[in-house]
Amino acid sequence: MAHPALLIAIEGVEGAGKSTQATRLGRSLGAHVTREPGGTALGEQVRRLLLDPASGDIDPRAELMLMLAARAQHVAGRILPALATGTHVVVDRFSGSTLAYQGYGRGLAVDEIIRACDFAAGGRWPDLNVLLDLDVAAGAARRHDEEADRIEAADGAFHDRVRRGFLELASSDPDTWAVIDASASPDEVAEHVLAAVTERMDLLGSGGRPKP
Ligand code: Z5A
Repeated sequence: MAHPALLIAIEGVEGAGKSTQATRLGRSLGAHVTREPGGTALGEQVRRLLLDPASGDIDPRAELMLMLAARAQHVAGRILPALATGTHVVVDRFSGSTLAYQGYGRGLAVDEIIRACDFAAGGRWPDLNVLLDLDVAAGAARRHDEEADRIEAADGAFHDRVRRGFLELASSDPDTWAVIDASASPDEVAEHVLAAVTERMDLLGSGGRPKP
């Protein structure tokens, strides 16, 4: 294939605007838009288990394994087949979230998570991670649902570690991470996301420039 399709992950803390921007970017690219945990029948069932407060305290390693079981199914069943047909894939959360939440947030060793993510996704990592960076309290204030899910309900210190983790991941790998100020309006954020994606596409020669 002359122009390989890209896997683009939208990352950030709760309420940063990931779903909003994934949808908008997907429209601009004509991409397959999906989410994690989820994206397949199995993944959506695992998502329910992970987010249901009734699941209680899940051991961090069990939480990691559930996230990665959903990922393995998603990559094999949806993501790789879409990429193989030349369709870009925009995913609302991927391996960056695993590193930030299960690593920086829950305290599991980041190098072990990298190996586990690599195994689960058969070595596939995003071609670009777009970090929508937002203050944790500002993100939580955007939530309109009545009850926090099991992970949202973790304390503020956990979510602060997650935000710091995302920023550290981005600064240690600037080639595959773009950091965008998510406190701007949705239109402004979308403009910056598109600019970051276009730059990465030009660099990788992936073609299929997005519609403005
Ligand atoms: N998780 C994990 O631990 N490990 C992993 O490996 C993976 C995930 C893959 C589920 O994710 C949980 O799984 C998540 C991490 C964990 N837990 N947490 N916390 P999720 O993505 O479904 O949950 P979320 O981050 O809480 O999603 P969210 O609340 O839907 O946030 P969002 O997608 O970033 O935001 P949004 O839905 O686009 O927007 C939220 C509201 O803000 C909405 O009313 C918008 O209209 C509004 N909005 C959006 N953009 C703006 C701007 N720019 N300004 C003002 N208002 C805005």
